[in-house]
Amino acid sequence: MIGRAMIKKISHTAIVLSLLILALPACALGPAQEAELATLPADGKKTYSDLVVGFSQVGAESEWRTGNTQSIKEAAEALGIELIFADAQQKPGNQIKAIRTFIAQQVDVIGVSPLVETGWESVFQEAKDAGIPIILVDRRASVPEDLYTAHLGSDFIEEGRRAARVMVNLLDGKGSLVELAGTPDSAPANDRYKGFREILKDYPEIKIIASENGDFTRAMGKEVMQELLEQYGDQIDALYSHNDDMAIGAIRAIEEYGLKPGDDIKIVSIDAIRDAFQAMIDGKLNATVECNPLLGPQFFDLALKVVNGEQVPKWIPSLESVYFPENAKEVLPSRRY
Ligand code: GYE
Repeated sequence: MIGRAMIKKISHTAIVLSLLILALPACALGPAQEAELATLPADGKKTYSDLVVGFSQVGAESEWRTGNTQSIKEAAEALGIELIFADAQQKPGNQIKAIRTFIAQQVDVIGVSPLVETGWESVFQEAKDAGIPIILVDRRASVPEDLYTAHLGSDFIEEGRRAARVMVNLLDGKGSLVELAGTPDSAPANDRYKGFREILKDYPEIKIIASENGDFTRAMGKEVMQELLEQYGDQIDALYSHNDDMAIGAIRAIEEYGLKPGDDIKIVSIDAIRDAFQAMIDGKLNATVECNPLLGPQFFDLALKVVNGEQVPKWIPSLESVYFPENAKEVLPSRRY
């Protein structure tokens, strides 16, 4: 079967060949052909418009993810890259199938945000054997380093540490908190769990009384918070949520329970989506730790470098900060996700 990637390659070669034939009597070139020739890389290097990139996305579980998908699609469009985008709907099996399809289509580069950390060795090895570089975007996979070319994404452990530092201040070093964790075995859930505890170990009077999976969604965040409130009620002084969507779901549960989110229960979450800024403006969220999803332009820049054989760092961390209610109103208009 000839894939779209192949067709693009064949048709590109055909254009080059026909232009070369036409170019034999140089004076016979028309302006359009001259323009096409001028865009051909003299050094034999590929340009963005030569690239066919397969991207396997986790799903559409959060506003963060929507922002990430949009950034990837918009950047591909703006750069003239052929993007084959596959949404795995939160199922690792779908990601494996998508990667195998990309290999069969002979794409130039495969981008993937692995839903969970484990289970990638064989399919990444298949891509390696086919000579197709893998770039991890956002989430990491726990595989030997030679099975992927680079990882572009956040320092999730540091995000957990940042959330903990803010929490320590909010609680003045003392209190009981519950945690809403992200998808089990995902890199951000593992690391945000770890980083948070790294800081809290020095504050023995802060107790984590429960840690439950909320799968990074609003619906689960609300449901699980309802259960936690039924179980612990007034004992809960604070909530640490691995993302803003779960925190927003939890805020609704807290209100329905008759307590004041942001006040009776202090809340710190991660991502810094627009709705988190609104929640801070409304006094219902105490801080959000930024995690940047706008990775499209950097991802394709890396992809092009990799295809052209340039050296790239193994990990390209995103630059991020923490936001508080004090300047939420001022910052909200400039947020793009
Ligand atoms: O924080 C969460 C999303 O992998 C960093 O996934 C990402 C996380 C993000 O669902 O909202």
